[in-house]
Amino acid sequence: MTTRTTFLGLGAMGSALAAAALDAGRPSVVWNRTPGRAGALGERGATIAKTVDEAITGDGLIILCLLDHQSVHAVIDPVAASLTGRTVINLTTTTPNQARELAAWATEHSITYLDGTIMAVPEMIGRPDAVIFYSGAEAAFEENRELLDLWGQSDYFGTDRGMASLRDMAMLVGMYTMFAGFLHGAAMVGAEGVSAAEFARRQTPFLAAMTGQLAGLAATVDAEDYAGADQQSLEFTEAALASLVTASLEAGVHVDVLRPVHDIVRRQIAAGYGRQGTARIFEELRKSR
Ligand code: FVH
Repeated sequence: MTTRTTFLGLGAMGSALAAAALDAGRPSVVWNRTPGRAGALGERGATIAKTVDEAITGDGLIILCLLDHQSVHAVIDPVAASLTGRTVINLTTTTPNQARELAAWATEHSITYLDGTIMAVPEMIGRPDAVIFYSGAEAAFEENRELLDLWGQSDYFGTDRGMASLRDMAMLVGMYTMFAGFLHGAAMVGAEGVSAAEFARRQTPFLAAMTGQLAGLAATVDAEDYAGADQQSLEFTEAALASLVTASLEAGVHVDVLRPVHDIVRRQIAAGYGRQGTARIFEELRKSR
């Protein structure tokens, strides 16, 4: 293989992606805004470019892994003319509309654009549990599968450039609210002298088991059938949440995480759905569409 792959952005994730490519024998050129972050990649055989212009010389694939949407524009806008006819895969986290905006920008400059979102931390890159979502130019996805599959499982979601990011953002909502819920619980037990470490040991398998409920909730939502007798009712859930709020306040723990969930359930009950399933939370949330 002679064509070089260019990596722009050598933070924790960009470095992990480039390292995996180098370890697989792919000639790579790397660039980072702040010099000095490419040393380890140089030792693995990377060519270290001093400027973006130098990094994108040639006709190889260009991988972007930068902080955010603004930093992507800061890096690629000045070299737009040199990117014409090239393929860019952007693995920077953006919102769906930011991904679509970047794709439109790419089209304006005759650049092939594939958007990607990484569902993994840097240490996972190259392992089978690392998953990367892609959307955008299908040919770019197929032609570069050998490289993409080095990083983990590659899932393609069609030509709408926003669809990988949409899934990423939605999955991160689950992750961040889970983290906040865990920390709320840790604060409750912490108020009585139980360590967060002990709590984590108990919470981890419990949450893992509870993820088994997600498919059932999804089936209810997709069928829009909240009246099934086997569903946990909103009234039952409201009583449970009321106890959690009380216990939290008694432990001196803020209910800023919990209160909105309780309020959502109460609004659905006030609307007359108390005997229906708790998955109706979905209906309350999508009201703001
Ligand atoms: N790290 C993680 O766990 C995750 C997991 C899932 C997805 N992400 C996303 O990947 C993108 C990069 O993340 P990262 O971990 O590599 O981030 P940093 O280590 O903070 O590196 C950021 C790089 O971006 C460069 N940069 C920032 N602003 C600019 C700019 N205006 N112009 C040029 N480059 C810029 C920064 O350069 P420097 O500060 O070293 O000069 C780093 O190379 C990100 O979207 C995550 O959400 C990671």
